[in-house]
Amino acid sequence: MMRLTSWIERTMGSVAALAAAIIAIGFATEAWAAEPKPWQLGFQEPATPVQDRIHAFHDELLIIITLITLFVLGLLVYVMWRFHHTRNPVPTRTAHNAVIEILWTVVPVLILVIIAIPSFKLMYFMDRVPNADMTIKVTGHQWYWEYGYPDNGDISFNSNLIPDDQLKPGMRRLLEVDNPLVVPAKTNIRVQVTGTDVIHSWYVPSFGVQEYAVVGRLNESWFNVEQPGTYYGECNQICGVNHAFMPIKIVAVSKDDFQKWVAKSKAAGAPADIEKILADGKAADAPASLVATAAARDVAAAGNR
Ligand SMILES: [Cu+2]
Repeated sequence: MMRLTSWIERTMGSVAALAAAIIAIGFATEAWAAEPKPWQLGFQEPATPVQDRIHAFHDELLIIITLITLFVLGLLVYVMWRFHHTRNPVPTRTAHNAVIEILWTVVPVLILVIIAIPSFKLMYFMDRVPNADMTIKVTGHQWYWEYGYPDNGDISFNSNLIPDDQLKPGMRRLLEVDNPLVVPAKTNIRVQVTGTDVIHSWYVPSFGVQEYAVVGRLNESWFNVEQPGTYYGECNQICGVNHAFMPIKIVAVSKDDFQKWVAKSKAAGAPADIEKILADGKAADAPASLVATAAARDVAAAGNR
């Protein structure tokens, strides 16, 4: 008996340690996840009001489904115990019970209606933004994305995957592109999605945007990125052999930096390097000594090339 008790204690100890480890891994990840993470459970951190609401709705559903599952499990366990042949040797021959049949039809319908109301509200909220500040046109091609800014000088460019052999340290494999989509943060952005060959799907998990790119159709969605940062997504409609190689990278910047990027891109006739604009902005804000250090490092880096 003693041995059994200590075995249980040890086992419980290991279970607790494992649970603690899992929780620690969960919390150790960065607060601002805009990309998939190793061992990720659940959604990426929401970056837009739409994804905030999807997250909240998901959590509500999780509570409802957990309660239903526990209720059904409880009924099953009770029936197995109560009507076991040792306790209930002569089975009843009941075939119908009007009350219970109405209940098990009406109650699930009510639950579905309760779920449908917030679900429809969310769908309409996601569908379109009535007061968009700007529009971005996304075109799916086999196998890359094309981005257009119809109300910012009609800039447009292609966004191609950076292949494995050209990745620089810190770049994310299969997620990094040559020209990211640059957008201003805290702005209502209408996205219009279309295609030129087969069906693609423009999917950015942390934005809660997933829109089919269909030839001859213009699908619409919107997002408002709450924080500047880098966000990743992927085509999520099987579109041919290179389906896995047309990722989406979005760099959300301040409105000022976005205007700088628009001006530079317009002047150059090609998308400007947003990382460079951000670095220049930081250098301008930094104390002179830091700027000098950064400049020296750039010179050294250039020398190494
Ligand atoms: Cu695709």
